[in-house]
Amino acid sequence: MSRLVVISNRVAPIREGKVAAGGLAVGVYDALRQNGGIWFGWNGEVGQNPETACESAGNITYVTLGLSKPDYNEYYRGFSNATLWPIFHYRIDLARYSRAEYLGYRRVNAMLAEKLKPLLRPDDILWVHDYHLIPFAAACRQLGIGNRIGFFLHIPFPTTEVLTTVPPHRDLFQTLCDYDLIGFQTESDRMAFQDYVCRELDGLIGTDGSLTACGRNFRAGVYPIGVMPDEIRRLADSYRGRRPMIGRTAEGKLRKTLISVDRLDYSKGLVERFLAYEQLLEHYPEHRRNVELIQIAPTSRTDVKTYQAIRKQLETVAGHVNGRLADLDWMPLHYLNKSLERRTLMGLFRTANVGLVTPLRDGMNLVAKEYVAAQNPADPGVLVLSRFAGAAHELGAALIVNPYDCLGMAEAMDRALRMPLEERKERYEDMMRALRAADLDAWRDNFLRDLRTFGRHRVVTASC
Ligand code: ADQ
Repeated sequence: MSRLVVISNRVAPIREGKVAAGGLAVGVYDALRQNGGIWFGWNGEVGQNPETACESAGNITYVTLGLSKPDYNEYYRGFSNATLWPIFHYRIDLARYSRAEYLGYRRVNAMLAEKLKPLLRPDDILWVHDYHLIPFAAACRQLGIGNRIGFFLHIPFPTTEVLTTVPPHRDLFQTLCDYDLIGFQTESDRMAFQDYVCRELDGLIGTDGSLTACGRNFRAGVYPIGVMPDEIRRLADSYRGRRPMIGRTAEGKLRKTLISVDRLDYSKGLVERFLAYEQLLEHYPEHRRNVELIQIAPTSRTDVKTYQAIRKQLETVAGHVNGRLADLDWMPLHYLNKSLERRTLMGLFRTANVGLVTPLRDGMNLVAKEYVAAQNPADPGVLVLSRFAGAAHELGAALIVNPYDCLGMAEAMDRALRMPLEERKERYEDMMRALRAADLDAWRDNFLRDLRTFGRHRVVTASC
């Protein structure tokens, strides 16, 4: 079987099979272990010459390189995280555009393709991940690399009206046509992409479902990323840490807990969630002193301005909720900027009565799936899930909410806290069926099967 070469923005070599977080890293690591191959990308260091370093572990070779300060500022901090990330999450108001940053983004993609080229064999299959690397295949084609190349977008693909706010949108998004297969989390994302291709790139849909645009013929498909439910259940079962002091009264009596876990990002809807929780305590006073919300939100992208602003805003709102409602023996909201070990996290999911996953926009949201998989089947908790998370397409048995409707979210929290065991079990079983039908193995296997099966990308006419 041909070798797999994975290209992702950030690569952290995995030693002795110890994968830190879920999702992408686990899925990709397993795929590489099965076939052997290369994992290529940025090592997370800034201010270095972009010289590649190799490190092998088993049949995986990690090839990583540092970024210079201007490359980091323009490619990563600038165009990727201050232009594409907000726009793809429908936050045009938070996006900024600089032509210099866009050129830096294109320059880094071209540099990465050049660094990878000498390592490639003609029958290698390339799998590129996420919005940092949209023009990577085009940069490869320019260097004469004719290998099969697939792209998976982890975040939402917005509608054409939103996408066209990216000033160089045609110049950038036409480069997606250089991939053989483009994978999305949901059918809505795939349809938005198809709409963009047809309306902005004069693309055509073939009778075989393929797309033709910019002189290329290629495919787009839906591959929802999943979790490994049995592995998560085992971790939750094996968690022997003490149940945290959170969720207990001074006499040791248990209080009901709601849990939320997100990277600290404005797309995750944390402010709206805190305000909805305040409404819960205001409109349903019987929950006062009887519930606690645990919000775990490790900081991310701390050198991007909008992330500094959302952090400040959250601290204010958390302080406001606690200041207004807390008592000497009850803290309604626990807000922690911490990363936790995976086993601890799964243990916390197991003990929480409600999983609160209410992003304003999210490609998938693995936390929603992890929360469900970590439950005790005999006494499962309830998932409250935003309709704007990709996961809502599969987990229709959750209590689906609109995160812009503060009171509606408070009502759903109240319903979740009171839900009878029979209903909780029915919903849980329904969601577990969905998790098993589209687990992490299925995500990876289906994408790679299609990438191997569908024809090599074809140049049909001169490009646009
Ligand atoms: P993220 O935006 O990072 O991912 P998510 O899907 O929720 O969001 O994945 C986060 C992962 O990190 C989960 O496995 C979670 O358990 C873990 N994690 C979060 N907080 C943690 C903490 N405090 N301590 C330890 N672990 C923590 C992007 C897209 C998503 C998409 C994924 C995968 O934005 O929409 O679901 O990629 O495709």
